[in-house]
Amino acid sequence: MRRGQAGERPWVGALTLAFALSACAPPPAPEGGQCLSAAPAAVSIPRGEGVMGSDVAYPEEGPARPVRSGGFSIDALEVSNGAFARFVAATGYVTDAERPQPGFGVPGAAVFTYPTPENPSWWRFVEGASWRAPEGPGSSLEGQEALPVVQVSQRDAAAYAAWAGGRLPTETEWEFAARAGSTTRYVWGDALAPEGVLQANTWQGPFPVRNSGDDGYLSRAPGGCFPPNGFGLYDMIGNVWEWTSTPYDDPPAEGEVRFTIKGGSYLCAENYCHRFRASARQAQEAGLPTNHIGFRVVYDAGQARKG
Ligand SMILES: [Ca+2]
Repeated sequence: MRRGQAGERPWVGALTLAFALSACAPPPAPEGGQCLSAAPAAVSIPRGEGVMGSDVAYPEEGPARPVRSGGFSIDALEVSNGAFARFVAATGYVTDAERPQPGFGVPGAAVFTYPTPENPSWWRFVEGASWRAPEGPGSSLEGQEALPVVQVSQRDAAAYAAWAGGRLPTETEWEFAARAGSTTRYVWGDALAPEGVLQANTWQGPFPVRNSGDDGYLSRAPGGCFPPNGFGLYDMIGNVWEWTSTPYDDPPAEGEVRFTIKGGSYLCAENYCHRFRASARQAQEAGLPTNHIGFRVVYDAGQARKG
């Protein structure tokens, strides 16, 4: 992977290309714009059979094939800023974005920025961006304890998961949990917005130039503001992409290990990155934090959730 120079400037080369290619019956659904007031516990996913992948979506999602999974528990919500702060306070952990970045020589991370005629790239390396300041200097976590943590690398996410008593999900586990037995286009049905109600935090309008925010959120939303899936899991689709422990199956472009991320994010739109579906998948460099990728934790039988 080629990285550019420090400062707020476009991230070039393979990184830009990687981004360019990217881009609930159980617990009651939050109503009237209400979000959950307290994080629910991890949810037990029963063993069973299901389908993984798709033959009618992006080519990398195929083929559709039968799988067996379940027998684990998984966080009902994406890991929040508040939870990650407790992890850092307890361990002194320093994330990858807080260390000098290869190719840049300074700490920082990738931040989505609306493109301009002068600067058409919508991903830029921003010095000083980290989980503590997701959009870079001047941003903070004040009042954002319930929002999903971002600007974490796959290593950061795995470290949190181990501290919490679990691990990152495999892609199969993640997709099995996200589908919750559904066989429809979206996990909630075949319509993107049943009866006009959007079911996940995505992007409305032409990406990347205009986001109407019709779902109520122009950026990340607090966990649990949209209806849960059939297993009672919130925000599996949209809000932020989620790290898995599964290496992406295509060879790395320039040597850096890539892992599969799932679920799409608040930056996925109908005209671009139509990936707010359970089978959608994308490769992400393991050491590359961005402000649209987070994660959640799974726990094997006998593991107790901590943190
Ligand atoms: Ca949105």
